[in-house]
Amino acid sequence: MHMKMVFATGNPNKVREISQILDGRFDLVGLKDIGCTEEIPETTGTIQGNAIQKAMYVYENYGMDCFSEDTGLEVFALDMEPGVDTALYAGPQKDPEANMAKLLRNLEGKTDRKARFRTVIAFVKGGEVKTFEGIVEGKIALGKRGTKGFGYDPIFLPEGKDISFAQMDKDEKNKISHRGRAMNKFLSYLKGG
Ligand code: ITT
Repeated sequence: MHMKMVFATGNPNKVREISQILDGRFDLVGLKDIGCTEEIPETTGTIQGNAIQKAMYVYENYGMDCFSEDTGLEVFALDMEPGVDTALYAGPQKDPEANMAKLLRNLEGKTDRKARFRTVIAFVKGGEVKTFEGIVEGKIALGKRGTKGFGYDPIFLPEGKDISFAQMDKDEKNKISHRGRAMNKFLSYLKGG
């Protein structure tokens, strides 16, 4: 199975992690490779809705089958925020340092630091959509730990581990992460049919 797949994302960190999980099983084609340089709208208000919106946008405007993913961090003591607004939590610059600082500030004094990452992958083929969800439970650390990974990784401690995602090697994170789990469901679907 050596298929070409458009991955509809503007985030190079997602491309890096997903390429590693795919381990050469597909040729990933990026948005720039198909001439899509505009920002794809993410306006549905849900993680699943935005994942579908991104993949359908590419299908409708470029006529290509593709997949996309949308990820959110859900913090229980903050009514599951930032959720769909995870990237823009501290403003339109999508700055991970400002995002983490805001989250740590909003959790100051709270004992419940339970959180989870949720990824939804949307796959569009011939205009039909399938979605695959991956969740990792965990909690928000009291401060940043580690320098690997990206986004909120330095402050996310996955369940059953004493270290943050930013203290793990890529393989170790991919094995248990929201993205790794969603991707495994997607891959078994592709293998089955
Ligand atoms: P797209 O082009 O794919 O939409 P994006 O960066 O805008 O890329 P999202 O809308 O899915 O992505 O926003 C995801 C947010 O969650 C963003 O702030 C990321 O830094 C963060 N994030 C996603 N996956 C993460 C991970 O594995 N570890 C830590 N933070 C993550």
